[in-house]
Amino acid sequence: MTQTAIAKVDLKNVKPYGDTMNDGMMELAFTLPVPHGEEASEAAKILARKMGLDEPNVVYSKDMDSGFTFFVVYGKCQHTVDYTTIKVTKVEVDIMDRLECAQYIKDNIKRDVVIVGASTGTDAHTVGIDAIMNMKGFHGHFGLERYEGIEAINMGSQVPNEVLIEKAKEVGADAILVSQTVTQKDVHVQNLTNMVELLEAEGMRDKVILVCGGPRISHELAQELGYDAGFGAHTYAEHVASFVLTELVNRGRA
Ligand code: B12
Repeated sequence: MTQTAIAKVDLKNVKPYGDTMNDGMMELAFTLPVPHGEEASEAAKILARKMGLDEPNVVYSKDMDSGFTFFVVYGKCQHTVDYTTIKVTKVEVDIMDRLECAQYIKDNIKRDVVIVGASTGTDAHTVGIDAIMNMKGFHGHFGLERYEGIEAINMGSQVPNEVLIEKAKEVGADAILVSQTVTQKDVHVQNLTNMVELLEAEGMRDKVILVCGGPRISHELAQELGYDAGFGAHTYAEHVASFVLTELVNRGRA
């Protein structure tokens, strides 16, 4: 994309970009429960028009075998977004890399920081919590186990909230990390809420930094549910470490 094209962006009326500014071109992929054929393609175009796409064009369709058809549709979006008014609730902290975190601990906390984490409830997904906690980390970003001055205890998946809390008590955790991947029927909301309720019942909620994360977790949702912070996709250990360490110092727990 050229600088000229970038310069022409009207941030009050942002539209999808195809190959010229404001052409509104976008692509949709979806399946309709109708047999493959011309009627099916027409149905896909009618639907795309109803969704606000001008000149919809079915560029790909595939028979899905039993009365279902998959489509890729291109069209021109009629709508715009005022980008200048957008406000997102997100974790506001200066991100320190692994070595800066180690130095911050030496300078400001002067003891090991203990962090326990797990993928809790019935959730069997471990890759997310491993990405944050395990030594090898994720995408070239080492996990918390690799951080000097942090004792990271990863309990794995399908860990009942009560067990994670017991571990936190046993090791005197400064922070508890909760990973939730499955969100079907809002199971994550129920489980995350239960965690807060149990911590409150134990009189521990104010004594620990409580953080949740997962592909469909936002900081906003986390705060609504009573967590100190929430992290979504593209999170690395340094984001979590920076938040926990800064928060510990801010709370005078160093
Ligand atoms: C691998 C995988 C599995 C593996 C998990 C293996 C393992 N050891 O973890 C297996 C095959 C076991 C599995 C099982 C199931 N899965 Co699955 N699985 C996936 C898959 C393909 C990848 C997930 C993954 O590893 N992502 C990579 C990691 C690195 O990304 P991440 O989790 O988002 O983590 C990052 C952030 O979110 C964040 N983060 C995550 N946790 C935390 C925690 C903290 C504290 C912080 C700060 C940050 C943080 O940091 C991480 C790094 O940036 C996804 C689809 C997809 N492509 O995403 C489906 C998916 C997650 N699975 C899904 C489902 C439905 C299931 C099953 C329920 C299927 C079934 N009916 O049996 C079961 C789960 C059963 C159960 N009891 O939980 C759905 C979830 C839908 C939903 N929204 O609820 C998905 C999206 C697939 C789909 N499109 O339907 N699954």
